[in-house]
Amino acid sequence: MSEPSREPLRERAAEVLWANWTGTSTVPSRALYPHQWSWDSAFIAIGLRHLSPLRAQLELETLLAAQWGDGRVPHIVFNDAVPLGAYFPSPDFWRSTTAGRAAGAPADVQTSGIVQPPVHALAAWLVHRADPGLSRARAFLARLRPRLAAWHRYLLESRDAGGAGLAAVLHPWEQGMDNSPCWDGPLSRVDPAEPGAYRRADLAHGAPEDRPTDADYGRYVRLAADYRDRGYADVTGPDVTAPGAAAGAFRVEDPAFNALLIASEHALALIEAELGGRAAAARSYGHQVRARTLTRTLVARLWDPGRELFLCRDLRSGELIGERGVTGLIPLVLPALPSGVAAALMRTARGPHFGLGGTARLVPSHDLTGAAFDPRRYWRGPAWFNTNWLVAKGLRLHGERALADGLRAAMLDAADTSGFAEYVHPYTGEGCGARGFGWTAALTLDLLYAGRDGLFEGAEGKPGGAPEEEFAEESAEEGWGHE
Ligand code: 2M8
Repeated sequence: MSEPSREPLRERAAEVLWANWTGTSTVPSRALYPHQWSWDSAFIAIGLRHLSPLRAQLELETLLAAQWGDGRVPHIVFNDAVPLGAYFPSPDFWRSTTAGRAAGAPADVQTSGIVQPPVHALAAWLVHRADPGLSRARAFLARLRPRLAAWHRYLLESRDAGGAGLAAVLHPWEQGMDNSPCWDGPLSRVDPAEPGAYRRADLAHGAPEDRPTDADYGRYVRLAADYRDRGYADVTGPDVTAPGAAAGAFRVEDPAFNALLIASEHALALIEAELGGRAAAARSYGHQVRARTLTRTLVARLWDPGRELFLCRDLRSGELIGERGVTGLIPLVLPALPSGVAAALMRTARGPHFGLGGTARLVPSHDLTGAAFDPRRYWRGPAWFNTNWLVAKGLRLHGERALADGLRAAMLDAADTSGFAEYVHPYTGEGCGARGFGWTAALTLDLLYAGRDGLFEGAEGKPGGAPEEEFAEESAEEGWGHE
């Protein structure tokens, strides 16, 4: 059967992106999220490249211009034209220019002080591929490359709280699946902030049953305020009893966050190869090696062969967290995943916990059979378009083309009928949360224009094969010699 015409859908998705464009970047939602968000911008750039490669480049440039001196890319870049009360926590909560000064927060723009998943190098590579001529003329990759490398270095060095080589998240907002049941255990140790000390803005725009609870919010506020009050300083080290460890009540190694970092390392290898030259070839090789090493570490640290899923590791207890979240499926995007692990993950995706190709229309954010599953409440069950887009890419990478095609069609239908909802009921596809949501529209466009492409396709040459010694020399120069 031929696919129905998607022309009207294409036009409506484009309208959402034009409506959410501010002149230099795109808001996730005019009402609910009126600033620039880090991983939203990466996904938005991936879709925007099909409409305007120039705007897609600007999207990433604007975000990376707000990078801190220590390499972190903040999870929100605030628009100072938006009233303080429109979103909480606002710039006067984060106080980046004062509390973040020691960590190198920029003086000319207000940002948050936490991070989000590092999808940016991957996005930069895909944006480049949309119009390599424009990209070269504007030196897009050459300008972004050092910033992307510093970003990854920050995560791999300053955020290696577990001492095993993976990056840890210090707040549920950093991982992006804010109220996932995976965080219930680690969050239960956090004393909530006093309810009178802050005022949520999100409830003015969304149904309370679709949003995180007040109990969760109190803990989010406490964690962020504590981090701010210690100058956004990071605590690393393998031992949870180490001095200073108490400063970070929430410290978790997460599969999706690290898988996206690894995918972005693969992308940095391609970016370096595209830039050309001897030094870039050596760096390209270094990123390839790092991506493979990190893939092995991810499997060693977070793979649960019994559940056939990647799990989160709570660094305070040292234990894996038994909840099955969609985060555990995202490593499917990794090209160097052992084939047995990839096959097991695809079984899990099709099985009772995620229902892909069976009971569920789209992959839910949480275990359909879990006690905490809630089909409407944000990241506790609803299906999201960014995670489904990643799962579809992973299925394609590992040869499950028919399943990937089915998921693509289901996503297009759900985006269409829900008005580009922020998230949808995983069984019915009914929309929840914001409408006209940025990454839903952007990834719809990407599915329409490039839905059957692989993530890393389109390289004009394979990443350079620089000799080992050359890589060792270059990586030592960059201070990355720990592999
Ligand atoms: C949601 O998170 C923000 C905090 O960062 C919020 O609830 O206010 C999450 O869905 C997150 O993943 C997303 O990046 C953000 C903006 O869309 O909204």
